[in-house]
Amino acid sequence: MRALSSLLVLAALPAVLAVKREDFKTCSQAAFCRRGRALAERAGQNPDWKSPYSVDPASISIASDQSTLTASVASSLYPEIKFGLDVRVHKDGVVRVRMDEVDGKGRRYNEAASWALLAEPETSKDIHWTVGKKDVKATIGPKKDKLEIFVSFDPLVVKLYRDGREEVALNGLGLLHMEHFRTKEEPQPAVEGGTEAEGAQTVMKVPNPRAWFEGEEEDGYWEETWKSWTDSKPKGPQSLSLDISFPNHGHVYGIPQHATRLSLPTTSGQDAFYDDPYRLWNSDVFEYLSDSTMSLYGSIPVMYGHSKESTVGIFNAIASDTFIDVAHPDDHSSYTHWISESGILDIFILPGPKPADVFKQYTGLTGTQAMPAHWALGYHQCRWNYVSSSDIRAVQQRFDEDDFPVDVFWLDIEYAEEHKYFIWDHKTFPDPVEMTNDVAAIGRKMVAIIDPHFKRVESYPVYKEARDLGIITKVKDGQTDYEGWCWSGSSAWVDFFNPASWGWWKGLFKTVQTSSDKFSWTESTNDVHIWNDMNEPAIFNGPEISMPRDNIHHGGWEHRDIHNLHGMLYHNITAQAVRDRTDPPMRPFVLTRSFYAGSQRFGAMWTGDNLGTWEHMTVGVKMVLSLNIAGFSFSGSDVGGFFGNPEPEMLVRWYYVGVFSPFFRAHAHIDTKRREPYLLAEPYKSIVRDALRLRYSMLPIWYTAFRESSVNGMPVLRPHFVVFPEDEAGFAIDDQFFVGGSGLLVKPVTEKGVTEANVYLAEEQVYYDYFSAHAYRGAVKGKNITVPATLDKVPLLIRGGSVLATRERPRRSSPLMKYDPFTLTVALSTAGAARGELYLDDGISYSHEAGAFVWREFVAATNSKTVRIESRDLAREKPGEAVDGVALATYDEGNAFARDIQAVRVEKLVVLGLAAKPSSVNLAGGKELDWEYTAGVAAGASKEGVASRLVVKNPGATVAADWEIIVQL
Ligand code: NBV
Repeated sequence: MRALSSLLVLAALPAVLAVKREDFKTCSQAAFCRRGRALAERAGQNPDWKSPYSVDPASISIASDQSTLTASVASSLYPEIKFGLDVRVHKDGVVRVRMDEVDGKGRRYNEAASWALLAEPETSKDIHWTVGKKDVKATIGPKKDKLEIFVSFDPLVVKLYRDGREEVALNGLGLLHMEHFRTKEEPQPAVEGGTEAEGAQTVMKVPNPRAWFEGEEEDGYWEETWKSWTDSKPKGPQSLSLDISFPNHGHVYGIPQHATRLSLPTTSGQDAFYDDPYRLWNSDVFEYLSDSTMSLYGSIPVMYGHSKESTVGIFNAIASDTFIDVAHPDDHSSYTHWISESGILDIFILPGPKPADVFKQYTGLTGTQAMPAHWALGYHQCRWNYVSSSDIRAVQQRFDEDDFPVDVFWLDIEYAEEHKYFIWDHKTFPDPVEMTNDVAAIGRKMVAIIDPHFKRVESYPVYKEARDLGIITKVKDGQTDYEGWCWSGSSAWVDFFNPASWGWWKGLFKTVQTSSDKFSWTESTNDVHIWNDMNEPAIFNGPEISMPRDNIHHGGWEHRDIHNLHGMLYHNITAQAVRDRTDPPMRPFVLTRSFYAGSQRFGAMWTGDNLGTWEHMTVGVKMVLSLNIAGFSFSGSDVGGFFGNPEPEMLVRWYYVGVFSPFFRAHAHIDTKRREPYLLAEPYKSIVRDALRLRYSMLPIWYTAFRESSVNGMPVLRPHFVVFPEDEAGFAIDDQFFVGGSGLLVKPVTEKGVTEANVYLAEEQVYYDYFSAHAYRGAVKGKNITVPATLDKVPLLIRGGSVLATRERPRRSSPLMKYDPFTLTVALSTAGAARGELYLDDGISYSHEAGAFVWREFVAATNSKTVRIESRDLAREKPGEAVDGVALATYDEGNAFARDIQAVRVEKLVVLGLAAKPSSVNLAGGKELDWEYTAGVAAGASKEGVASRLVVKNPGATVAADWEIIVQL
């Protein structure tokens, strides 16, 4: 038996180096999706199509606090089956629409939202319901910004309007279909007197009154066989189809993870761009395609509709296999069709009306990006595998000798003896604690991989304890532990849906022994953080390289119901474990491959096994933008590409992509050649060193952007439509983006042989080249400019009106920069103004939540012949606002962190675009400062060319204090 399974594993192992499309289903290979698409096709062909679902007006009831409407829904096809609908309005105007079968023969999965949501949202009190004959209407919030929800009775349609404009419609096309639980009908006996074949024909001839809606055949209702796997479907059909339209929005974004553009191309309708719908079914797609709707490792079912008038969104809290068709019948509207295998209808409508509003609404539901440890924003060096502790030490030494900054060294699966995670292979890693301490000497960290497949051997305490606790995922009988194949051979998967697993799992990460009879990772230190891979889960001998859908989890739910949540639960509990291993807790770093809505609360993700090709580099940028707007800012792709041996030019360009990714890690497959940056020949080596130093100099900008994201949900990387929501020409742009609110505009080069690049400027504003200070000018209606993009240059512009805070001293790791001085670059706008923010805290603990942080604002203003540049305490300026959970009214500017960095200086102030040479530069109330001026183009002038530049060295200001510098022209 064992031998046979091994053979199967070998067959499934990645021997062929190209995606195996046939390992993953298309819509036409999944019965529920076939049924859903066929329904849409029948609807499209029938001009009289009308949804059979309707609300019983007599059943309507409004909760006494006004927040919720409940009603009974029935389908004219099955009048005896009852569905319950509830529509609830949240405090921030989000509308939650839920529908489930009532008293059915089975239970639909209804817990996806409870895993995804941060907390139960507060409901609105500012809502007014009007029940009419044909519909019920709710007016939400203040009259001036009129938001209305209409629930039409027959057919059931839910629509959101703003100022009389239709924003979102559910079931507007009549594709809602909640397949109710039914009893399997036994095949009809043959008709008497006829042959069996004739008999069967006779049965088929009986007109099926529901065929117009459900189709003639019971396609894959009770069992489905695909390749060598049979899915037993004990509950029968239970799929959910729903159309969601954005009738006044020409672009839709979201539903990561797919290797595609940011503005989602069509999958249905005339001239559809793709044949197959976008799929959300977390999968280990080996060597995935760089342009495809195939599902990848994670799923975030949030979608935004965007037009220059408004942005709206929906979050569909469903965790089963889901296919989504997208159509744009014209440039101004978008229609989408969501087909899921199981689960209740649980849709959150995000009313917008601007991108910042939908992000706030979405992250208000699912949580904002966890504030990372500061070091986690540095450079991560990974490879499958650094093979021994001496290998790690040697790599670190080369980084130091050649002056490349790096914060983290990673260990892939080969550190673990026989892939038994937590257990070091002592032949190669005889001294894991000493090795980690060597790495940690200058504040660096290590990350080690912990995969979720546990080798089924008695001698492996992790497996043995899990088995004895009865927390292993079961096969379809609900009793027997599931066994599958992965890196560790015959393996078991802990069911993290089972609360009994949580405390046990957290105990494993303690680096001091807490219980004599339980395993804990004492052969590790608190400087080791964690990497969760293969958590889709990836299983070599399972259907679509994952778990059988009829496997059983805690609560009796089938794997099909919870599949897309699986990776997030593992990530969630691992992040808790790493956080809580010390007292007081420290910010954990846990990287996940698989994710769902809400995963941003637990750490970082990367885009999986990309290829070292220009196409993958290009699409990686788009994928990271899509993840950023879907709440998951802490994301990045393997720099260099996981598979293959990138030529030096490609590697250099990829490093710049990484420098401008929130998560910046180089990684490579075990079969690739070593490609650490110190191995490059000149000039590539020096260019990569400069790239890494650029990243480190900008860590304050990244950290400030993450702080903002963790507070209000704004993405760290912001595509054009986010910054310029009314500029239609920028809605499809996904190859350039802004870093947080800093005003840095980046266009990484992802093509070979390029020396120039086009950058689109959306506004009439001056933009300065970051390196040369060349001033470019945008135009009211948008303008394309050409900028230098030789190999040593990433196109990087500063938007006029920004102040950047950087740290320019090259260091070997980011903790060494803690007390380094700052450079402030004031890039004046055409109007002679500028503003920027800087957020700092200790970078590792949670003391910022108790007010230990520094949050500054730098403001420049020109008044006739005087330019004043001021440093203000933003926390003090914004009383009543909350940052990191602290009401700023109670903020103490003398907090422990502020005191710790009180001597940190501004060592240089640079002002770009002054209109004339200054006559004096003073610190308010102080003496004349030393300054140097280079004449050049003024911010407000109309010509282009190198901007004028004032450099003030050592202005005598500290970064955390208030001051004012006065420049007299
Ligand atoms: O653990 C080995 C690799 C890892 O390096 C990679 O980053 C993951 O995406 N892992 C997948 C398993 C094997 C991939 C062929």
